[in-house]
Formats: sequence, C-alpha cells, structure tokens
Amino acid sequence: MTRCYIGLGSNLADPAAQLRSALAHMEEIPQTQVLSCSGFYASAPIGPGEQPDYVNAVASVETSLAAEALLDALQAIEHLHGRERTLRWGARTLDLDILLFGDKTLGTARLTVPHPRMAERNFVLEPLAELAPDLCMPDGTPLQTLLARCPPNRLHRLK
Ligand code: 5RY
Ligand code: CA
Ligand code: CA
Repeated sequence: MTRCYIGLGSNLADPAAQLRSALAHMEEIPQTQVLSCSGFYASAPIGPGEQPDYVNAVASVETSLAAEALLDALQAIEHLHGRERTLRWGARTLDLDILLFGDKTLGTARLTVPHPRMAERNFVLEPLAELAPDLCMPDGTPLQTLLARCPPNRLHRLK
C-alpha cells in the first residue's frame, strides 16, 4: 500500500459541494481508502485573468494502485464533475492532483510527482500540514521548510 496525498480544488458551481462530492467518489476508487481530509480553505485565485476564489483541500489516501491508475480514477471523477479542459490554469469545477505518492518521484508524460508547483502554493501546503505536519518531501526537505519559504496568498479555513 502507498500513502498518497491528493490536492482538491474548485472555483465554479458551488466549490465546497464539488469537493464533498469528489471525496464521496474517491471513496469508491478500487484498492484505495480515503484516510482523512483537511479542512476546506477559501483561497485567492492564482493564474491568468479574472477568476472566482477557490476552495482547496488535501486528502490522504492509501492505495495499492499504480500511480497512473490512480490518476485515471481521479481524472474520471474530474470528468464526472464536468471538468472542461479549455484554458490552461483557467477556472474549473474540479481539479484533483496527486501531490505525493509515497516517497516516490515520478516523471512520465502524464504525471510528475511530487506535484511540480506544490512548494509555491500555500493553498496546498497549509492543508497538507494540517494532515501531516511532520511530512518530508522525497528529497528530504521538511514540509515546514517549504511553508516558511512559500509566498503568502490570501487563505482562510472554512470548516
Ligand atoms: C502560480 C499558476 C497557475 C499557481 C500559479 C496555477 C488554483 C497555480 C489556483 C487553486 C487557487 C490554479 C494553476 N504562480 N488558485 N490557481 N487554488 N489552481 N487559489 O487550486 F495554482 S491554476
Ligand atoms: Ca490538475
Ligand atoms: Ca491544481
């Protein structure tokens, strides 16, 4: 079994409800258990153009799937939620990212793990620290070191 952390984000069509529904679907992924989810955080959008605020969270899961099979399952859930791949970094109903997959590092055409931009995103690091404050990245860098270096962005915990 591999312990993984999944980033959840939405800024369209009742974002908090999108995240709750995504978690319910994640419970149904074969060979996979959702262990816990952080609180939900409202966060200012980062990226191009005008966008609504996001709701972000991080979930911990344990899986015996391979990383690409887990990605397939997560993308199927994004699709169920009406995710449209239009503008890169545009507004979306649901984004599910594999942040960490055990302490593996992966670089394939479809999947880069750890998530390549997680270190700069407090809407990922803060909820992750809530679940696993003592976590270290595969290269040994403590999560707390990344948090201390991370550029600030408006973020507040909803529940
Ligand atoms: C930067 C660029 C693009 C950061 C940067 C993206 C989310 C990014 C978001 C999200 C919030 C995006 C990817 N520098 N803003 N912007 N939450 N996703 N708050 O999940 F994240 S687009
Ligand atoms: Ca994504
Ligand atoms: Ca993302």
